[in-house]
Amino acid sequence: MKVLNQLGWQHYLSKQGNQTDYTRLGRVRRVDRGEVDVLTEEGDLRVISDSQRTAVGLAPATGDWVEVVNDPDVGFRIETILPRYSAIIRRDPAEEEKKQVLVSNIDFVGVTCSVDRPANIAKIERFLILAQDSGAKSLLLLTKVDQGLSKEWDQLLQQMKDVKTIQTSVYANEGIDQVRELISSDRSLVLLGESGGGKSTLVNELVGEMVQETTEVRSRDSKGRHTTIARELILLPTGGVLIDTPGIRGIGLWDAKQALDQVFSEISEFASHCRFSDCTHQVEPDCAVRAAIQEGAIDQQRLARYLRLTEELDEQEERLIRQRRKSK
Ligand SMILES: Nc1nc2c(ncn2[C@@H]2O[C@H](COP(=O)(O)OP(=O)(O)OP(=O)(O)O)[C@@H](O)[C@H]2O)c(=O)[nH]1
Ligand SMILES: [Mg+2]
Repeated sequence: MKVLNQLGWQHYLSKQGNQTDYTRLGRVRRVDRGEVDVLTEEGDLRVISDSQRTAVGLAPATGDWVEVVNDPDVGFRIETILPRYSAIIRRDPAEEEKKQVLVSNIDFVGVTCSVDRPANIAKIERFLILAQDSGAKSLLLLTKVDQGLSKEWDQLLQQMKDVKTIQTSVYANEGIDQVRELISSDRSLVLLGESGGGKSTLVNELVGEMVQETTEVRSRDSKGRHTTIARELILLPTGGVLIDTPGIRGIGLWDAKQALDQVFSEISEFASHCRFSDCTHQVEPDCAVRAAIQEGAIDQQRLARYLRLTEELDEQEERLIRQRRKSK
């Protein structure tokens, strides 16, 4: 069980309770169309899989714990996907109103932002909602802090002081041990963020060798070049699991109302004192949120961002209901 335990099997059991015996257990390292790399005690297995073939009718995701069986037709195939204790779920960008599991069984979501790019609080809040919704702990991972923090970044950090933040620089060897420490006891951390943010560079630094390809950002605007093209699970020699992901610009949220209220907890707390439970905080009488704005207890711009996200999630819910009705 050496490899499986390094991949977090004991930790998985502690989260999910005792499991029955499985023929051949493994953890999904990478998913390509119809084929999956699974890390097992016997090494890295190339396994055929699609949602039709698994017993539960699910498509496997990077990070999944799976049971692999022999199949006379295809060699190996995934028989079972074990229940996920956490998962990052976004709105499938390719299809209308469908969700997509990006990664699973993660303990930490590192929202990775490089400080050589403009500080964009709305974008970070969106990523934090996604992270919160996953069931894992979220943190803000700032990269390239050797470049210095602009006034905007300082202000952003001030506004986000309740969010756990690690400031890192691979070049100046800053914050790397903090990240290592976070996952040292077989925990899993996924790095999410824009292309060129330094995710793969951080992975290489933590592993101690070049396992992931990296590319310089565009000098004009520090934009990345979409170097990483697949979600990939990487075992650290010092313990712990990292999942590197391709850079994403924006992300569609999926059914994340509760996570929205948690990330904007100061607003949802006041909202629970409004006279009307469906108060939009715009025109209704006895609105506790507007009163809090008057008193300076809620930031006006943050409320505007909260309302935009609420509207987006409401619209998504309505589209989903319409789609379900149509398909009946
Ligand atoms: N100054 C500085 N540059 C860094 C640091 N870490 C990474 N970089 C540079 O940032 C560039 C992009 O890094 P990558 O690791 O490829 O970024 P990524 O987030 O994996 O990008 P995608 O795979 O496209 O999503 C590379 O040229 C790195 O050398 C750092 O700590 N300081
Ligand atoms: Mg990369």
